Amino acid sequence: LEVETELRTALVEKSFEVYYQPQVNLPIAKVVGFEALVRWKHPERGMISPAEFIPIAEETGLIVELGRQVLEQACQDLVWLNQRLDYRCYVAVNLSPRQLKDPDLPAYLDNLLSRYDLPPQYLELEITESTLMDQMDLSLPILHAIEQLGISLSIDDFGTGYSSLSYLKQLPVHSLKIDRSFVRDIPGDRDDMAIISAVSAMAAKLNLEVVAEGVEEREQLMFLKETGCHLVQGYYFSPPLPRDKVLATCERIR
Ligand code: G
Ligand code: G
Ligand code: MN
Ligand code: NA
Repeated sequence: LEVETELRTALVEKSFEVYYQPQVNLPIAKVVGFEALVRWKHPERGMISPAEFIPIAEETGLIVELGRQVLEQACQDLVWLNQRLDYRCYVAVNLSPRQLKDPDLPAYLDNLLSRYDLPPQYLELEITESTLMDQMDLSLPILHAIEQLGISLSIDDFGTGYSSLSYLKQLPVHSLKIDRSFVRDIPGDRDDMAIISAVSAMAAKLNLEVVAEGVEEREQLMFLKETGCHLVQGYYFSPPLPRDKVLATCERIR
């Protein structure tokens, strides 16, 4: 309850920050987009991980307002970044179960894009595989409305949530993010490597992008490149960074 009160105060005072982790396209060796990851700078306790407060925001319903603040900041920062790059990047924002049950979400997103004069292909929404499977009935019409706006959908933590491939076919999905548990033990774990190869091949045939998360080692990177998983995210290239530090990272990587 105390955390709930503090979260409410933080929302009013706008004390959340958004960090950005680059996604690198391996064949062209370039940062092509960023995942937005919220941070709470608590006045006494310092940085608090979203793993701690997102579940509470979700339970209390405060996530809808928090999610909008994140989307707002992410669009604003993307416009700022794209004005300073000589090419265009996208931003991927995580959506929680409650946000995906909000029938006002598509209209909100439509309005958001026009306020920032942002073409929809520069915004991607990440939804975990388990969220999708848990509330398909409620989310499907909302997801289709989002698709109509031209916004891309990405399935987060892919491989951990028992999604059926027939569902995948029905959904307006643009990319799959391979959960970092499959990347962690490369090159030691042959099974993980076989799974990543298979998912990459399937994604290619279904015309889906595939992103590997949690890439930390050069050997992991080499394997992913070889197996056709062309987009990667992880500490190997960069941790999540505040907006002002992202540009230097884009310069360093290319
Ligand atoms: O950045 P970090 O690894 O600490 O994030 C921990 C978890 O919090 C991740 O699972 C991530 O998806 C989630 N998360 C981070 N930012 C957001 C956000 O803006 N909205 C939602 N719903 N989840 C987020
Ligand atoms: O939305 P998702 O659950 O995928 O959130 C990504 C989380 O993974 C964030 O908390 C981010 O800080 C974390 N992360 C990003 N890159 C790496 C990495 O290379 N290794 C590990 N262990 N965690 C990472
Ligand atoms: Mn994510
Ligand atoms: Na993930």
